[in-house]
Amino acid sequence: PPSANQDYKSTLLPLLISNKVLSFGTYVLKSGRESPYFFTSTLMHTAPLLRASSAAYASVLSSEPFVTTDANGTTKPNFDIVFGPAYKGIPICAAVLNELAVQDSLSGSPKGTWDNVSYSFNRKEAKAHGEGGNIVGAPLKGKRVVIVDDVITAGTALREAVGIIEKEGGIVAGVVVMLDREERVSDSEPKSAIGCAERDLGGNIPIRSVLGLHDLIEKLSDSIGAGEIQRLKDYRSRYGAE
Ligand code: OMP
Repeated sequence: PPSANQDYKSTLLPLLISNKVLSFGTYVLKSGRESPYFFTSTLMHTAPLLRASSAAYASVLSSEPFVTTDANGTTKPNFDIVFGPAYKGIPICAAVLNELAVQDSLSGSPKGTWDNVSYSFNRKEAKAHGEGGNIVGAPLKGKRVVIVDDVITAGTALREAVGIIEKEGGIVAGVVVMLDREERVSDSEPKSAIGCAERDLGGNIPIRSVLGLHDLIEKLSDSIGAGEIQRLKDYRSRYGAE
C-alpha cells in the first residue's frame, strides 16, 4: 500500500543523509559523468541503517508482483533465492532474508511464507579447493532468483549479476535496488538502465527501486536546501532518462 511505501522512505532518507550514505557535492561517476550527489552504500553499516534498509527491501519483496496472494489469502513468494552480488550485495541479501523471517514471526500468526526462500551470493575469486565453485549459499540451478543491489546507474553491475546467475543455471525473477539514479544510459540510449534491463530480460521481470532521484528532489528540500535541489534538477535535465 502507498502508505507503507511512504513510511519506509521517510524513515530511511534522514538516516541516509545523517550517515553520509547520500552526500551532495561534486562526484565523478563510473560513467565519467560529474554528479552533484553520490550514494555510498558501504556506509550503510550502522545498526539503524541496516535495520531501515533491510525493512525497505523486504517491504518491496513482500508486495506484488514479488509475491502472489491467492483467494484464501495465502501469500506465496514468486522467487526462491535472494541473490546479493559481491561485495556490496552480500550483507544486503542476508539482512533482507532475516528481515522477511522476522516480520513473519512478529505478525502474530507466523505463516512460514519464507520457509523455502534462501540467500545466495557469489565469490569474486573462484575457489579451487574444498567444495569449489563460485556461489555461497543456496545453489542457483533451476531456481527463481531475485537480485538485490545498492545503486543502478548505467546497469553494468546488474548485467554482470545476471550473467553470473544464468551461468549457474538460475532464472532471474526480479531485481530490487536501493537507489535508481534514473539516468539515460548514454547519448544514444534515452532509456534508464532499469528501462533497458526490463526490455532485455524479456519485459515481465519486475525491477523495482526503493528510492529514485525523483524522491530526492521531491522529499529533501527541507534537509539539503534549495541550492542543492536545483543542482539535482539541473543534473536530471541534462542526464535524466526519458
Ligand atoms: P552501474 O554499474 O553503471 O549501474 O553503476 C552502479 C555502480 O556505480 C555502483 O555499484 C557503484 O560502484 C557506483 N556508484 C555508486 O556507488 N553510487 C553512485 O551514486 C553512483 C555510482 C556510479 O558510479 O554510477
